[in-house]
Amino acid sequence: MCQEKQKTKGNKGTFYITTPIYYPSGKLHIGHTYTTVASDVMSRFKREMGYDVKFLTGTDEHGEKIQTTAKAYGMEPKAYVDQMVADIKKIWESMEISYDIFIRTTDEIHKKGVQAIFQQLYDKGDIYKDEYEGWYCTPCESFWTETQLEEGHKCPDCHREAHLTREEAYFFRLSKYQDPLIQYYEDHPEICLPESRKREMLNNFLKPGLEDLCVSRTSFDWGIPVPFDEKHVIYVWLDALSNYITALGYGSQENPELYNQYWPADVHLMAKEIVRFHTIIWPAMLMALELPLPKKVFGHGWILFGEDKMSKSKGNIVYPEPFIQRYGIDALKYFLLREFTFGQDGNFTNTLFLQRYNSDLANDLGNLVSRTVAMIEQYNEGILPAAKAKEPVDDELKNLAISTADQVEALIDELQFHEALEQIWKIVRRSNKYIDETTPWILSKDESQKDRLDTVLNYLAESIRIVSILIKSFMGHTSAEIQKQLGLQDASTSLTWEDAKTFDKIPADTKVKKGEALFKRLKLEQEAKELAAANEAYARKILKVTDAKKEDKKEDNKETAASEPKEEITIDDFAKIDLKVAVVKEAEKHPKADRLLVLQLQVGDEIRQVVSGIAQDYTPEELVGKTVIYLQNLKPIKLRGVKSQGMIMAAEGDGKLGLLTVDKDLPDGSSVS
Ligand code: ME8
Repeated sequence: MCQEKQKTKGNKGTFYITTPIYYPSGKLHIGHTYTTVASDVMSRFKREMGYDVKFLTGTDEHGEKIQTTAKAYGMEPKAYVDQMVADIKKIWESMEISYDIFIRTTDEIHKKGVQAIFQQLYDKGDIYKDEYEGWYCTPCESFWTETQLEEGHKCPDCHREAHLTREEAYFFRLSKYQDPLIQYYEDHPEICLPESRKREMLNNFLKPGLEDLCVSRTSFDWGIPVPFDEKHVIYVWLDALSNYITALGYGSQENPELYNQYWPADVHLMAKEIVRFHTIIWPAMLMALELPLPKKVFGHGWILFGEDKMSKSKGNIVYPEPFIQRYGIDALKYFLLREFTFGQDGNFTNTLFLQRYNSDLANDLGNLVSRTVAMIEQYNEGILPAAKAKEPVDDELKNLAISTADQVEALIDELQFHEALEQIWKIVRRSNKYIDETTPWILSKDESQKDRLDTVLNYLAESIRIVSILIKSFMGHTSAEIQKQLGLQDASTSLTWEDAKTFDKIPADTKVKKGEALFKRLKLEQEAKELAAANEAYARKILKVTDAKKEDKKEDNKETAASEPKEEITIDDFAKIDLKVAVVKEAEKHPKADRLLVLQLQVGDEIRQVVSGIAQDYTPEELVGKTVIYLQNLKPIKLRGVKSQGMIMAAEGDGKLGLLTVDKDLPDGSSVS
């Protein structure tokens, strides 16, 4: 748990909400933030409404993809995921995500739970052993049949190459649950939302027929072993989906209290690409386990960047950190949930963010609060006056303000966050219009209008107070700051959702207190440039850290590879290698890596630059003038930012390194064969 919890007020029963458990195979971006922020708002809102909430998030740490990624960094998978998970927790902490449980699939409680689930399904006859031959997409950890693949054997989800695999495997009898699932969809329409996704699941997957699902792998070992057959690891999706109940103690405890209390989940939240796993495989698993199914599975849309889904592999990533640093978490949360219709795809651009920031936050809300507080200070010595002389326009504002809470409640229940915020902003905009209509600055000039002026100021303060309650789950800091400026900081702990349904809640003689602008107005053009630069600098920093780790690994690999026997090659293979005699003309230390030297080699008429990992064995001075053997046709790469055209040959033994040379005086550029 990374944040102080809101107090549970009263008890309306339990509410269990989950995000997907994210792959720690790269740094999380705005897309992951979107689902987690939505779940956080829902959790805070339900706590506010008096529910006993459990909010689960976590990480999906097993599988071929993670194992391969860890290897690329030269790390053991567990050490690799440990550092990634620490970073993920840091992001959630900086965003004040109020999760209750963070499950890691490497947690003992989870491993034990998954093995118990596998065993239970096997004992029941719903898991059996056979041989799998088919296609596998490693990035998606998904099995596909030949007919499901796109042209060129590409995965229909991520459009990358799938590979053919053939291995002994365990299978889950998914086909057995086809009819029960179709029936369940009919009886429980909320099992897959929005409606369009449900139709897609029914028409594209369920009705055409389900095939049994391969649920174990033998070609790698980073996973939970099948309890009775340890050469198999459990398929990562069966492992991952189980987290929703293992996190509550299912399968690892005799009588799991949390499971009994919170399951079935009220909402599983995710984006559309993994709805299939959650509305077909997961319910079928639960049916087989004879457990209740989740009440609601909601697949929101993708945040797109240009035409594409933001994704690590495409490199078109926007990270939340620069936005948080520059504009605060409330602004980012507001933008994500207000801009994109929850359920549909939406395009992320900095311009959209900055425009919304200026129009909705700085102009509409920020201005309303600062104008109102300033007027109360100026016209009534900072004391909030009581309402006295009313006019019809007052009722219009009041009726709108006090009727919004019920609408917002219903909209959040339906996960229509964008619409809930729009309803709240109707009060904000109506209040600004009310100021223009009632012209307090004119009223203030006429002593006989004092009662009228008092009423206007009072109604404005009451409306703003209501807004501060309604936005609390979305924007906690802004809500608290508004209440502080209204002089309600003591009342703020006791202001409840019900208080958003009435006026006359501000105690007599409350003293307002002008504070900082809630959201400073931005100069759009200048800000757009700075934001773009900040995003780019941040993305570069992430890339640099990643590349540096991988390059270190490449250097390590060179050393270990040297001692391993290699596969046989032909003379033709050897002929592809273009080795030359070369002379070191210059040598210096690499500016960014202690183990590397940058050499300038004379090779015939040409000078070639090579970065070599020999700094522990040679000083730059002793290399100058040496004759070496140079591999000329190796593809050039950058090592820590410095171009390297080929490599020089060295032998290694007894922890020492010796450079290859020739035993006669031959001119540089001579061929080696
Ligand atoms: O799929 N737009 O993990 P994952 C909107 N481990 N949401 C996005 C997004 C985008 N561009 N990119 C990511 C996995 N997301 C599995 C889940 S659950 C038992 C196992 C969010 O790290 C969205 O919620 O690939 C999406 O479903 C999830 O991150 C995928 O996260």
